[in-house]
Amino acid sequence: MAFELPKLPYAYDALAPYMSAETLEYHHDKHHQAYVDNGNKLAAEAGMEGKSLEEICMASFGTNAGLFNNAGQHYNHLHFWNWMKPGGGGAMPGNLEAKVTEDLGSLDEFRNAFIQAGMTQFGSGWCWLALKDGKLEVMKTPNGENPLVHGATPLLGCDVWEHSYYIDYRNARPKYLEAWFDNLVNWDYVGELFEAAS
Ligand code: MN3
Repeated sequence: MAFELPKLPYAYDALAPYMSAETLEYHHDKHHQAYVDNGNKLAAEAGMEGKSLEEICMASFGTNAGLFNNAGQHYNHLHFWNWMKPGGGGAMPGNLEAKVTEDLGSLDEFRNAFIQAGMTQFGSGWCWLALKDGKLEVMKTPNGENPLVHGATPLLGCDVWEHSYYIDYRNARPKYLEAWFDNLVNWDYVGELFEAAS
């Protein structure tokens, strides 16, 4: 199944002032498009164009870095656009909140751990809330890697590649992570992924 660039689920200027239209235009139209185009080319070269995106991620991890980087980033960004919404942040669904409290201590501890993971990911990558063996974990991964290839289900991920924040925050990655978590996260979508994975 060929990769396709989805439309953003909101207007380019809908996430301002926390993420500008200029950032979304470059990030979605240029960066994500490049992952789609390169991923399709490399999947065809590897004879994997008939496989699902998840299958391609798993099959190429550790064996075909070019294909994996592009397929992983396509997977990550498909979710990333939905992990944000205008007027996001705030309360998460009650069943997820209960699980966060049970597994990670408290909502504050989770928020701090998530932001810390994003701050300490050296270079490009992602920070995550993922479900592994029935337990929530905060994780970080380099480049296009994601929790899937570590046997976990991603529930929430924040892109800490510079292309995601440099126009709006310059080098202030912590400010971006705090603003993103507090004002952009679409907890309804995170809750849907949690229900599906539980
Ligand atoms: Mn990105």
